[in-house]
Amino acid sequence: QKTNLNQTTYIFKSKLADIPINNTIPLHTYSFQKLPQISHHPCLITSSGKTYTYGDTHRASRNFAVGLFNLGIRKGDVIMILLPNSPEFVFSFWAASMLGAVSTIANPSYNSAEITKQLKATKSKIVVTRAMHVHKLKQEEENTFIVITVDNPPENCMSFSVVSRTEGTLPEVDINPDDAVTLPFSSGTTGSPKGVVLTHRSLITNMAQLVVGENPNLHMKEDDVVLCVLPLFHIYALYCVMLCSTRVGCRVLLMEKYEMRALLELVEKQRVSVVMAVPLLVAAFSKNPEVEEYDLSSIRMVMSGGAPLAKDINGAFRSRFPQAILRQALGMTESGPVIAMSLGFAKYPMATKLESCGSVVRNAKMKIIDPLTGSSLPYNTSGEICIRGQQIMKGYLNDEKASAEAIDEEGWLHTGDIGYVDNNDEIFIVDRLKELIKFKGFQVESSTIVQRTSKGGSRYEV
Ligand code: 4UU
Repeated sequence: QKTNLNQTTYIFKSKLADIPINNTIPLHTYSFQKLPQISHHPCLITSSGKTYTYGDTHRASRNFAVGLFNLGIRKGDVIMILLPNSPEFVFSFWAASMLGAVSTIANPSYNSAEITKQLKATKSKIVVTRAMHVHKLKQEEENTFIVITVDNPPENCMSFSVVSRTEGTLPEVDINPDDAVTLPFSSGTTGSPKGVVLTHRSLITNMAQLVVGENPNLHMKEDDVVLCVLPLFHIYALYCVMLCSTRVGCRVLLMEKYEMRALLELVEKQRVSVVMAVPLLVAAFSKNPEVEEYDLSSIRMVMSGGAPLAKDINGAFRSRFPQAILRQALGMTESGPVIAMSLGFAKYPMATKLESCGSVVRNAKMKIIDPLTGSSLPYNTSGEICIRGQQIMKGYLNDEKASAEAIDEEGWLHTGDIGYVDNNDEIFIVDRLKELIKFKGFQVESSTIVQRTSKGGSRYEV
């Protein structure tokens, strides 16, 4: 708390002490720091049971990086990953990072216009995808790219495995901590989707804020099996499942699409212990009758994020998963992404409320402001949530105006979420200032909804 021109500024901090963060090294170096010790540990498991160890994953990523280099990809170049959850998604992400290049992630079910917009905005030079999506990729004179498919390549496309087998060595690249490493797209508080520049420094900082230190806020362990059913092309799974798991050294179970029975079978078979979920999945776990048919006793932790959790879920969840803790996290693509996380997930857990979306992460500052006057507000008073720290985005890609609207001169990111902090330092979201449209916890473009519903498809309840 400090006094500024007779006006009190209320700053909220984590109950966990700040920790030193080694955020000036490249993201892949930080993430794979334990590689020498854990190279034989499983890292990725597909739904068909194929397993890649940490060694395999690192090697496959490196091989693809060499292939990309041979195709002319250099530091700062952008590749688009247009894939469902799959090992190749993971290899492509790390390959780009290793080259000092940047990956932009996109939903493979986007239509041609949406993909083209993102390709143009990012000037992507490579698209990694599946043959079935190639027809949606439009080459234009001012924007040409090479298409690599992970399955049999159609005409004029290259094969992922062939590219990964080309000879050569990984070049030495000088990566600056403030270089972009990934470009997810988000509408933010207004307007159409924009590229969110996340750097090596921002993602390392956010990883450390959650899974590093004597008492990590999110206690994941080497023997955890983490379910990855949320799509890796959205920041929640990319960051919270893939990046955090890699740093911790646990295994990630990759599911391509959400289908409840297949999911339950896999959770039972692979003894999944950690589930990163959106409220829809928490509701399915708590209420769907088929859940009763499976042994899900391996689950010890369920995180809900992306959208508000229904208030009536606790009883149903508790009776089915008495051994597991269900709590929330608050994330936003622009904030790198985690703003708040329940301290119930900490190594030394604290008592927290299910209705809260967590407490501000360590090594960060949060304030709640009156959206009209900008003055900061004390405990138990609702206003716009603002967050500051090295984890937040550098800005929007090539959009200074939108960047300046999102991050003020003092470095505060204005989230567009309205909430308050209670006496136990827990955050409660009560409303949203922004026009963001979310479906099942994920952003959708308003044009997409109109288009899909007007074709007579099922109506989206947003
Ligand atoms: C009420 O949804 C996300 C990121 C979610 C995330 C990431 C890492 C959750 C946990 C994690 O570990 O990003 P966006 O950019 O798609 O949407 C951001 C918006 C927020 O501003 C807020 O309005 O989604 C909403 N939101 C929530 N709302 C996110 N989490 C919550 C929540 N309760 N728990």
